[in-house]
Amino acid sequence: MKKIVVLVALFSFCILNISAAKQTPAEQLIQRLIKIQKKGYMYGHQDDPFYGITWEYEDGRSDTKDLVGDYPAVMGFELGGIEMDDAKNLDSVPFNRMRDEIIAHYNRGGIITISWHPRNPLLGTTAWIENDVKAYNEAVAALLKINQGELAKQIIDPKNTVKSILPGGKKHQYFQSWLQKLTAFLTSLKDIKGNQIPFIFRPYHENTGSWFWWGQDLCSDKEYLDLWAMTQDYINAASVKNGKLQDYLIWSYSPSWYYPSAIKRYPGDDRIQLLGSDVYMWGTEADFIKQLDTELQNLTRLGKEHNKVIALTECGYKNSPDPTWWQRVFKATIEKYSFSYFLPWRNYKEEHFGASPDAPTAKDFKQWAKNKKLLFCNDIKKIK
Ligand code: BMA
Repeated sequence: MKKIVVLVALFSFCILNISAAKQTPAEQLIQRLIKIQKKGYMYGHQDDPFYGITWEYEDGRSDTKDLVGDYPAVMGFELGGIEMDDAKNLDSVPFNRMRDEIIAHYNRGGIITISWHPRNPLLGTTAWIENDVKAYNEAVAALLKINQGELAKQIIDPKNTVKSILPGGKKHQYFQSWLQKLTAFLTSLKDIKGNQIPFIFRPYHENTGSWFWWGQDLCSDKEYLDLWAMTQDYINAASVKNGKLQDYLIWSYSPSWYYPSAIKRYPGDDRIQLLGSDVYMWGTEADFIKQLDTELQNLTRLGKEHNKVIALTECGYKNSPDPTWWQRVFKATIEKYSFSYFLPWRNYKEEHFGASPDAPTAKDFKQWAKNKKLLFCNDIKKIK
């Protein structure tokens, strides 16, 4: 009898180990996020190792570390510009330096998330489209006023951007070359043994607004979904040392708010592993609290329904002049919920969102950081 028990135990141990070994690094990262979430929520920060409110490019420096003694658990990086072969991204961060910092953060046990604001492939302008739409509308109106309807038709409509890069579109091949350059950078993120580093990828975000060329009023639901699928299938198929890039990626779908349009553009459970939301305080405090609360309610419910990890993939109050904001407004709203991380946007001189000794919110955040539920890099590095 004893022998049988031992054999059964040994057998289950092997099975468990085999199934653990079968997990891809991306699946392991999801399991890790779930484990970490049991302890609290992670602090993330965009561009943390490159610059802060009062400094730029000092090795090892971080506004977060300067304030709380540790790096953020999650670091956000931005690839806008990689598609043009630029040496620096749209915020002047050199891509080579970015690669080094991604590897360094991975080595210290941190988690990486990457966004991409590619330029406009049809117009040659930036990812931000509001000025293009305005210029187009004005030009068309001016031509119509002088009865030049035919001429007006020749002006490129910014709303055709997504359509132009889908199969059959006149910029399709051109955009494929962008995907190729993007993928080349992503597959260059390797550890010292040459193994691909896993990360969260969050393209085409805030798609329920209309400020990016992939936004709500700029393409149809189908076009957005086709764009996502085309991009994802291209990137996933890239070869890396032990398989395909797909095995190392967590795809994050991050609209600005969830109802009703975000659901229509949800790429699907087989394509998405993380449901995020980008929530900023741009207006009144009361509006923000309501929005943040609603977003977290929606994310919590959708996360359960779709069995996905949830996070506040961007957030913050630009240059918060209110020294009590972090705890009184933000913490008080989020602490009713359980989610993976929140990521304030970058701290750059006149535009800062995250924790920093140089921000008016410094004292308040430092006090909050003592709370065991707020997790930084050292709090998560041993949770594998
Ligand atoms: C925006 C601002 C810009 C920046 C862009 C991409 O929210 O921070 O200054 O260029 O994100 O990081």
